[in-house]
Amino acid sequence: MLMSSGIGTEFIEFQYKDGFSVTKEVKSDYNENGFVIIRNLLDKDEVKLLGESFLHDEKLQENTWNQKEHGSSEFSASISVWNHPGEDVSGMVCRSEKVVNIAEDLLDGGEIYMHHCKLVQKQAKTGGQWNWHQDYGYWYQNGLLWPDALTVFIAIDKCEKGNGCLQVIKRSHKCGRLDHKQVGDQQQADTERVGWILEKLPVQFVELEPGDALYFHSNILHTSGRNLSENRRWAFLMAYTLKSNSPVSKTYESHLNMHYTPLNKVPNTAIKECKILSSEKGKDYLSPSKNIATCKHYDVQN
Ligand SMILES: O=C(O)CCC(=O)C(=O)O
Ligand SMILES: [Fe+2]
Repeated sequence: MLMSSGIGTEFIEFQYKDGFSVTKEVKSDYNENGFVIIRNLLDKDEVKLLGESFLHDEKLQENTWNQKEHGSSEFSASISVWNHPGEDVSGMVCRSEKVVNIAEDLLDGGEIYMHHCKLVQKQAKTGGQWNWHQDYGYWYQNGLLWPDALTVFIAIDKCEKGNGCLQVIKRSHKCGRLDHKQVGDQQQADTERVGWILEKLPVQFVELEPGDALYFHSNILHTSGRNLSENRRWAFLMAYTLKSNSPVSKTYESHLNMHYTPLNKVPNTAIKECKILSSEKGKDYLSPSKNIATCKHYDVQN
């Protein structure tokens, strides 16, 4: 179903229902704009369960880093990254047919796998902003040869302008990969070029309700502002790529494992039926102590 959102610039979004599939319209929207919004991909109970699974996960908190906003000591975002879905509730979300099949159809190159996933916590009043970047800007440095990859950004909390929702530049994926450099704790796309692109292409504020998902191309330029609100803004981001695009080992740090591993899809019902709320089993967290160089790519600071 096509709907106009009424926020920011005009764009097309879709409503998830049982039996949803990637139609020609969904595909052409994604190809044209570089992103697509799927409302209610997770239902209210699923997203509540996902949020609870993270809230009570001590291992996750142990593997969470603080990424300071450039030039500020007050504002930061907390991030945690792991390489494989695992067997708990978040793992079932990563492996669920509904999440994966949409990604597979959008990537349109056969079998896909999860490259990594990430929890981004922007706490109330102190959540820091993100610099303009493309995810492929830094995945490139990790040996990914093609930008045939996407991120599924699922809102755990409501995401809106006031709490630092994502902003994307429509159609910017067609600009190709920009140079990125380290600015403070973060990677940033060439600012002059981003400025020129902003003169030509519109920015979309991606306001989401809990359970809504944004699928976006790895070359889409995106940023997000501070969370100055009274409410936290948590989001779960899953990155997928093609089996045939598994990173080149020579450029890849040997202690990492973002190489192809079968995804083992599960039915959507597995999310609610999962008996394991949270577990580190099989996940392989990135941590600053083990993965110093990589954490730099992830803009991570101890
Ligand atoms: O959560 C956000 O606001 C942005 C996260 C992001 O772009 C990233 O982790 O690459
Ligand atoms: Fe990003």
